Amino acid sequence: MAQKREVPGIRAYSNPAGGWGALRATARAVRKQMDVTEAPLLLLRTNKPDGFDCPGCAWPDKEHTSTFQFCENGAKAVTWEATNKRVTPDFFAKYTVTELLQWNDYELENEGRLTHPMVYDRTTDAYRPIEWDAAFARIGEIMRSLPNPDMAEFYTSGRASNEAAFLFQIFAREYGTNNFPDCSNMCHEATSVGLPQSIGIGKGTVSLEDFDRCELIIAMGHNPGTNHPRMMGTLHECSRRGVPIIVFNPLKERALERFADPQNPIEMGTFGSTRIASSYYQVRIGGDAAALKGIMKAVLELAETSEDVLDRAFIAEHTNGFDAFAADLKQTAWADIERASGLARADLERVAAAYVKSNATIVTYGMGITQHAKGTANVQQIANLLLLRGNFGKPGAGICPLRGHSNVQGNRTVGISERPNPAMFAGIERAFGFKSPEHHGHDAVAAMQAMAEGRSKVLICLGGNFSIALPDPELCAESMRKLDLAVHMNTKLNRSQLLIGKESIILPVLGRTEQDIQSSGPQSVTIEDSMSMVHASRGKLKPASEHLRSEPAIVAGMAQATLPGSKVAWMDLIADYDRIRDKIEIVFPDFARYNERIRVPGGFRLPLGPTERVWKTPSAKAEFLLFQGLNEDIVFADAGILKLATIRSHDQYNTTIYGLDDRYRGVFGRRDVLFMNDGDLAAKGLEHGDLVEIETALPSGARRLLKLTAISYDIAPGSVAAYYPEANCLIPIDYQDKESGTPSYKSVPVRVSKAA
Ligand SMILES: Nc1nc2c(c(=O)[nH]1)N[C@H]1C(S)=C(S)[C@@H](COP(=O)(O)OP(=O)(O)OC[C@H]3O[C@@H](n4cnc5c(=O)[nH]c(N)nc54)[C@H](O)[C@@H]3O)O[C@H]1N2
Ligand SMILES: Nc1nc2c(c(=O)[nH]1)N[C@H]1C(S)=C(S)[C@@H](COP(=O)(O)OP(=O)(O)OC[C@H]3O[C@@H](n4cnc5c(=O)[nH]c(N)nc54)[C@H](O)[C@@H]3O)O[C@H]1N2
Ligand SMILES: [Mo]
Repeated sequence: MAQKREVPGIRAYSNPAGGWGALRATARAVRKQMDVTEAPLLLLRTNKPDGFDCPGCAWPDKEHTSTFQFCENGAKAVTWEATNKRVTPDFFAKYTVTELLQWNDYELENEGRLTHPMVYDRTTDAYRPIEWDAAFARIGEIMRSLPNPDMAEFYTSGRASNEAAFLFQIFAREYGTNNFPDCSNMCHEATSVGLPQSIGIGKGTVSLEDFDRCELIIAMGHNPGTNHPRMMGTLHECSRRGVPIIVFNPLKERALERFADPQNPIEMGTFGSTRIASSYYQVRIGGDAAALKGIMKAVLELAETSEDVLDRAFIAEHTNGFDAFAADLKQTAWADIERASGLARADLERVAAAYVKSNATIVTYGMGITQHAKGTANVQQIANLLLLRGNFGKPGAGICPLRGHSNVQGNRTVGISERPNPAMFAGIERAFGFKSPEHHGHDAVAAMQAMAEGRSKVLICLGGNFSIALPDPELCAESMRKLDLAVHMNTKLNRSQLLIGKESIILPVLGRTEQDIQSSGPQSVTIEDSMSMVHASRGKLKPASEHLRSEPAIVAGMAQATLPGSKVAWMDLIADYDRIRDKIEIVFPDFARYNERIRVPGGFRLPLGPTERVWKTPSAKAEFLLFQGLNEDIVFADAGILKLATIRSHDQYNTTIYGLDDRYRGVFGRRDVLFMNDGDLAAKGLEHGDLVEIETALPSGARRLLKLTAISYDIAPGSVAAYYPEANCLIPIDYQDKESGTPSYKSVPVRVSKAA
């Protein structure tokens, strides 16, 4: 191949993931945010039994009792919160909101921690300080003046503790709405909607111990070296134990190829590393359902000549729908499977052979599976594959969705749901004596659409950066500007706070790392990780400002000011969070002896039916669910169209940009790139480094992203990738998986051309 031209900031990264590069990057991240003398002590407290839970990801820790597990991106998350930088009232006096809107997302958050409650002042176009009580009173006044409680939206980002999220949902339901847009709607909603239909619960079924006993791991559509770094320790161990790890990912991700464990003195001393993927299949973007159907078709073909391929006893006793499912696979043609997945039949047959050989298989998956027009169906195909060999309810086997935010799963468990079930309403009535509204509320997309159409007038955000995380920034900004009131409970400055309608209030919260002291003394909160383990988290740092309040206390303050006749003793609950947990236990009996069980190091595990082969589906069996056809849509009919996935860089936490590098992908100091396959570059007459324009190829009208630099990358043909949130302008708000409502952030049909 011809020598590629030099492109600024683009150079191949030939090292393994982890290793010395990760140690150096950690040191740099710490130096930029904190006093280097205090950071090591702080990091040592992460995920210790009496310390705080790492806000970086939802991967569990061995019984939550391990010594500190080194983790570069965990350190970034912790030091970003524990930074010495502050956004004070002086800062807000210096810049108008219009001026701040010119800053980029990195610059905004990098100013540091919010220190005071602030209210927008239209006369100066700037935020000015407000007393807590005045802020609550004003919020209450506006909330009470809404003609209909369904005109308010209660957004939750998954960092909130169980205690905060529970009070938030009680507040909203007593107020009278089920409008709960939440980050999960943009993330694992396909899991929350898809898995209950398949196996009776919308959560993963494996524990860390299962990884010690599994015989095969299939890893689909996730990038753990960046997003679930503590999982790398687990994968590293499995690989060294000889467990095959089969990866499906359109992009070559370095950490899925090779990883050097910074805690392994030999690897570090010898500059060695461990291979992670035993085989790496670069599936076409959106081709996973086809690949899974191919693997299952091959398994059924093997079963024709051999008795022990299928777990027939399990299928007979525990499942429904096998015959229709098998018939559909039989009539699906290999040629179609190959075209839709971009993978060869022989490769999929190899995966089937490995699957059939394994007595205990785990499938792990992330946003590469869920954020698709057929995300729910994708998730259900994974469940189907596992059901074929009874890979539920036996050691070393199961399904493992990699949750996003560190407590997004817990938020759901304690009632953040726009489609709640009647059992919860009964629980709320038992605990508090009021009746909840029963009609369904809005999810994230529906909430934004209601704001766009002027049907919703108040937005209260428990964390997050709602309007930047959603697709279609233009529509989101307009919608925010139509609000009567937005309330932002945040640790840091972000763009959502600057998109102002009539009134806007910023309420600064304590972070996970900080001491939370209420009238009965220091408090712990609780978190549920990806494996349904619930444990306590207690911050140790002195708060970033004496004016901060805890999330539960702020929610209670707003609720009390909004609901004068409330049946909830808000201030009493805040005095001692054990009392909040007592109420959670009344509403959700799975939390029996909650306070007792979180005082045991490591906490406790919530019940998971499938681990005991108990299926809470209408048929009381696990269901084989059909995905008719193969493609999520018909765009491949037009050869010029590519599929775009929007992804995270290594220096990013969702809309929070820590820095401009994406080390493992060889991108440094910039984010304005489009990852492209060499064949696609050539077919479009493009060269590595050319400026390109991207245009969405959907009927809903022109959307363009101008002037990205196309770079040559090892990515599946027909697939391209760009960073989120910059590329969100290419995605219409209603381009989503119709079953779960998840935006199809990873399957946007686009046309790419040389910039004029
Ligand atoms: N440091 C850090 N940690 C994080 C986050 C963060 O932003 N930064 N975010 C947190 C949150 S909220 C979440 S949800 C998780 C996200 O964690 P991940 O699920 O890992 O998320 P992404 O980086 O969006 O994309 C994952 C992978 O999907 C692949 N992919 C794209 N399209 C397809 C496809 O069609 N099929 C397949 N098989 N793969 C595809 C991409 O190449 C990429 O490797 O991480 C959490 N942890
Ligand atoms: N194109 C595209 N869009 C996506 C995705 C994608 O892959 N592609 N991924 C989607 C996914 S998976 C998700 S989960 C969403 C994320 O959506 P969100 O959860 O809304 O976004 P974050 O960027 O995580 O939120 C960042 C803000 O959270 C605040 N914050 C941080 N810590 C705390 C805390 O402890 N308490 C409080 N109250 N506030 C805190 C800070 O002020 C910060 O500005 O984005 C989605 N959007
Ligand atoms: Mo997420």
